[in-house]
Amino acid sequence: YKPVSLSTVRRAGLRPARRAGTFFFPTSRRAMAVRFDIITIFPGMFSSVVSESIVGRAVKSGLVEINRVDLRDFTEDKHRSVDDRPYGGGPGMVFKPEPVFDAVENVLGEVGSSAEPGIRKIILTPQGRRLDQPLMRELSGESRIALLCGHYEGFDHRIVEGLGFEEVSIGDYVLSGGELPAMVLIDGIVRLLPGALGHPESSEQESFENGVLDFPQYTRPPEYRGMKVPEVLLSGNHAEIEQWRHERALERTRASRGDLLEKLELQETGQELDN
Ligand code: 9D3
Repeated sequence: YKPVSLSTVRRAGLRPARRAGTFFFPTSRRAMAVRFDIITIFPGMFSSVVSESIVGRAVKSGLVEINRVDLRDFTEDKHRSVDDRPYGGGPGMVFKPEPVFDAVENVLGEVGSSAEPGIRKIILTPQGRRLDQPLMRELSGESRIALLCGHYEGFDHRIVEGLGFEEVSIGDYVLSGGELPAMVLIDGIVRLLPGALGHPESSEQESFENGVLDFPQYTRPPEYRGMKVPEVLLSGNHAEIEQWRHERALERTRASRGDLLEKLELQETGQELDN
């Protein structure tokens, strides 16, 4: 790696490898730009995510670049069709290979070649690996992520096989397409980038990262409509507050997410997890 300026890194939409340590920056604020390329038939669906809240701020500050690509721009027929009926029959429509291959080649470079090393290629499908916080963490270390969103019943399997995309699902429920899952991914990744949140430590010490749910939080006033803030939180005794928060967090986790506690116990006894 050659040392380059932060502005060059930003302009190129690039980010130095985290482990390399050979880049140095003019400021102590390590800006790690991430570029997302989204291929979709509904680019407009992403407008709110791109302009509002934490992702919106990260885009405005140059920390994140979001390139939306309309799949229909890569169709050749006058109806701009991206889908067709499934071979073998059945309900619904299937994404055709030609526009998707052309879009991916145009956006990422020649497919299957060495033109796109370092690009994480994700296709959102209900069959994919279930998204969780460890995967979010892993993806937040990438500098370039391509997201391919489907709609209708799915993709011609040659798209999945031939383009080398990894399949990701956001959970076991049926949505109408991969756009909302892609936004979920972007939101979860961007908030983990150094510089995207106000408090650097806040993204680390939270539920799912330590395996239990959040403890209940309170702010002023100390009493509202007859409901009092627990006395211990007003006491100023930090050891007692920490103890109280720990107990409430475990209690909540046991009540609604016993599976998380089981995972934690397995980890503590050194047993292997199968997910
Ligand atoms: C599982 C349902 N499929 C069996 C007939 C049909 C189907 C319905 C809806 C296939 C794809 C879709 C659209 N969903 C996604 O593209 C999707 C998704 C989801 O529905 N749930 C959770 N994660 C994801 S990621 C992409």
